Amino acid sequence: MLKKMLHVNGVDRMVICDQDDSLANVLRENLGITSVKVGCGQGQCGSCTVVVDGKLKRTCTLKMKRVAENTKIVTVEGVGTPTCLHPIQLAWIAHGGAQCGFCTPGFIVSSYALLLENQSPSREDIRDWFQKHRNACRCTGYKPLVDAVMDAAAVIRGDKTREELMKDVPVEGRILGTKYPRPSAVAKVTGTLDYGADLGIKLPGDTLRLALVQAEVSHAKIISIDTSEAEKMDGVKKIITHKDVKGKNRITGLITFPSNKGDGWDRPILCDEKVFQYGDTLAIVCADTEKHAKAAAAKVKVELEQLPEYMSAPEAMQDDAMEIHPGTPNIYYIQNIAKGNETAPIFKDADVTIEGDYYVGRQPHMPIEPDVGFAYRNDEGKLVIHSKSIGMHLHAAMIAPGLGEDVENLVMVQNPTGGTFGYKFSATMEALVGVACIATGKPVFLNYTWHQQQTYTPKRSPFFMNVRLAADKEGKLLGMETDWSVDHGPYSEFGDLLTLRGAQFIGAGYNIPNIRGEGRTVCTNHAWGSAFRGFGSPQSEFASEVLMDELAEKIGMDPLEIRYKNAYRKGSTTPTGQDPEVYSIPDIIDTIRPKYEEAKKRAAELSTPEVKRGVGIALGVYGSGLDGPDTADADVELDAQGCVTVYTTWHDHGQGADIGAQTTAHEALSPMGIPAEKVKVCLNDTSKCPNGGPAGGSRSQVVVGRAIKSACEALVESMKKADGSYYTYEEMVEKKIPTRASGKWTAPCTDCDENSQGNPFACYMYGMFLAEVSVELATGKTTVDKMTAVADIGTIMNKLVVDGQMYGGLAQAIGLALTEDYEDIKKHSTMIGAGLPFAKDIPDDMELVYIESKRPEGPFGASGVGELPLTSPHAAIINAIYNACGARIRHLPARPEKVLAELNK
Ligand code: MCN
Ligand code: FES
Ligand code: FES
Repeated sequence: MLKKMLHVNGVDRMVICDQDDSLANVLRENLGITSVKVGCGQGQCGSCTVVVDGKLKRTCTLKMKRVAENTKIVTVEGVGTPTCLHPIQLAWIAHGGAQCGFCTPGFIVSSYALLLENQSPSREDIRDWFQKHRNACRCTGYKPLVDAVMDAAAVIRGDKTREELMKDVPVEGRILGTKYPRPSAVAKVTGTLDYGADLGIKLPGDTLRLALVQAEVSHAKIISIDTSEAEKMDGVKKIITHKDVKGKNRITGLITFPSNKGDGWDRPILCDEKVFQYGDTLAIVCADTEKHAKAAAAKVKVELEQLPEYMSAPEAMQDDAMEIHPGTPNIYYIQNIAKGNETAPIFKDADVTIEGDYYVGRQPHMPIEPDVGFAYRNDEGKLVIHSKSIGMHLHAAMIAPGLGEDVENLVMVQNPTGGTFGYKFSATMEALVGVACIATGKPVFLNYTWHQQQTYTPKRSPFFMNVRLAADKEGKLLGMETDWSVDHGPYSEFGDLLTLRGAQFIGAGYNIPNIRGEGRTVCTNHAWGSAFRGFGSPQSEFASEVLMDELAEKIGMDPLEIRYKNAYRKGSTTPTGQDPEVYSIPDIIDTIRPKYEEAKKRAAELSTPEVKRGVGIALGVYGSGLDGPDTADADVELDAQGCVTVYTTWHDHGQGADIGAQTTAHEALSPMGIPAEKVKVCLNDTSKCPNGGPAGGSRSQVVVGRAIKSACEALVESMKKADGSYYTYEEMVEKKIPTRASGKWTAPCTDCDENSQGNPFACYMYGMFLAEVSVELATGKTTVDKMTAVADIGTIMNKLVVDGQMYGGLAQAIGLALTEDYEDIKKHSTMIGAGLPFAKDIPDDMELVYIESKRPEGPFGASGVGELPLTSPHAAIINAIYNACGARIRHLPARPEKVLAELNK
């Protein structure tokens, strides 16, 4: 142990710690400064950045023995506070720089250090600085952060006032469509918002800390698990194996379709007979400290008999492959599509046919915050589970039978969450902390390392696709044939639904009268598949959007014009035979056309013999909702202060559930003239909120939004007096009029049938993406120079949020196109190894244009937005690479060696 004095944010603080403790942990745990976030824990993400003796340091890898006595430290608390915000913090709010906000304290401290050195940085200086100091953000696409630093510098120099900085924030009246900041913005920019790991530190002293014993192979039979030596280790209270699980010890995948050959009970909470994938949990150690728990976990002896590992769909589909779940075939679900007439005669007679094989891989979500959660019994005896869940009611139903707990006895709470991008549509650690709490009777806390986040949370499911198109010689599409295999890992949850997405979105955006195809869900031993922003559309549309370019080339048409010719217009139907709710794709294309022509000119002018420039486009479409009659409930309540609070589950990944709920309610309550600050939100605690449903499928603004709107309308109606004025709270109470009103909305939709025909979504999102790239011929390295998006997401509810969604999604699409992968479990287990884009990997030049076609079913005309920017921009990039240099990439990511190999062909 050592004792040290540190000078933190202007005052001397004494700490007593181990010499090998990291400064991050000492600041967090000894001094309670939880603004210092631990993301990667490996010096790669910058979320733990503080100023140490005038220099920026990543503190997760800085050991206390290397921190000198009286070292001066500045954390975000030393930069500004909620009642005295620094210009950087204000600028972060003005530009929507904090989405999930997990990276925010690190970025603000980093920007503070930059502006101490240089008060007039250029945009490139700022990008270089973030790159050099490894400040990683997964939500914002970096551009808003550069905007914020530029503005903060202007305020510091005196070139701009704080008022000018906030000029776009309305102080009264409507907030719909404005840049009104989210309610959580101040807490996020000041580091005062407690995320799961921060709450974990602040839990009662008798909370047990958990560590997992995990498999390091991908497929094995379990011979024995010996905990005897581990049980004798310091601080160990209990070691839990499958034998201690009270319930079925399975998480149910809630099978969606009856023809699924599995029963959905395939995922063990704690493995009993088999290991199905790397990272599967075999035992949980519960101890007094995390260090003790981890030390004991390393002593649990596991004897395994290795089985053949099927690490991709084609491997698991081989005739001689063993059944991964005995009794269920590895191909456990088939999804057909049949629209219009048989396609074989059409292909025979068509002027032009074309075919391609495509692969979109196991993109990792890579939130900066690793998975975290805890559980305890409340005073009513209910089991309360806190996590990053974005589907709490869903997860309660999935885990209750496995735990052996009545679902009514479970309370689920979502902690402030540092990004999920869809992986938390799956239950991850909820059942583990639940089991541990039940078995020990104590509060328990579990925090994954980032390695565990990457290797033991679900991933995007790879699609292996073959698509064929038939057209006449003018480029009019006549028919499509499709075949796709979905590698969904070992656990079936949502795998059939994901496979349906292939039918719904291969070829989406175009009027294709005749379609035949078959998709299949395949069980493998790689990472289990989950939702990931776009859920099936980035895979599906990659195939059809690249093939559309190939078709255009074969016919001799411009890629934009072939899309224009076939775009949905009145009389067109989607691949599922649905009438689109609006027909804005031709307008979108007309809007992007001049930009596309300019981009082509720029590429021709700037190409050199060494570095070729190219331009590519792709059309993106995705549904806002869960299939069929998607439903949400919401309540609103008037209180004595004249505030109205919205109660529902609009789960917050970081996208802005709070501002979405507030804006929707504020607009719906507008007849009463209530100021925005009096509209409050209480979201994401199942003991307090009616079920709004999960935050997947970009559904919340539409579906939860409609429920909120209807609750608000009911409240307004009940508050209305005969003379048109409104009762006060006191008058309502006196007259015994309920002060709480409920709202519900169900989408007027139908599920798809066995041929994938139906009207699954009430609202869709549409967009076209234009990529401009440079390809270095000697190395194959691609740089994205500019992205342009023209999007129709209906009415924009909040401009800051919508822009932020678009920039962040585009950044993830660039990652998907060029670098991101989780195929090699070892190599891809770190942020850098898995290809997470940093500031300089994302162009500063991103242009967004909106066409706001009001949606008949959307609240105030809004559709969703979250997933649109990750539907197909990666296809635009791949098309641009081909346009630049003739290398046609059909298998993502387009890492330099792949482009080079194509160039050399
Ligand atoms: N919005 C708006 N105007 C519209 C549509 C939406 O202002 N016309 C706002 C909404 O109020 C909401 C946000 O945009 O704050 C996204 O709304 P919506 O598209 O309805 O999506 P959800 O709220 O259901 O969010 C989920 C969606 C999905 S499915 C993933 S995955 C995702 C995403 O949003 N993961 C994210 N965005 C993310 N953003 C961040 N920062 N982190 C994630 O993990
Ligand atoms: Fe320290 Fe990532 S760099 S947590
Ligand atoms: Fe940067 Fe979420 S806001 S990681």
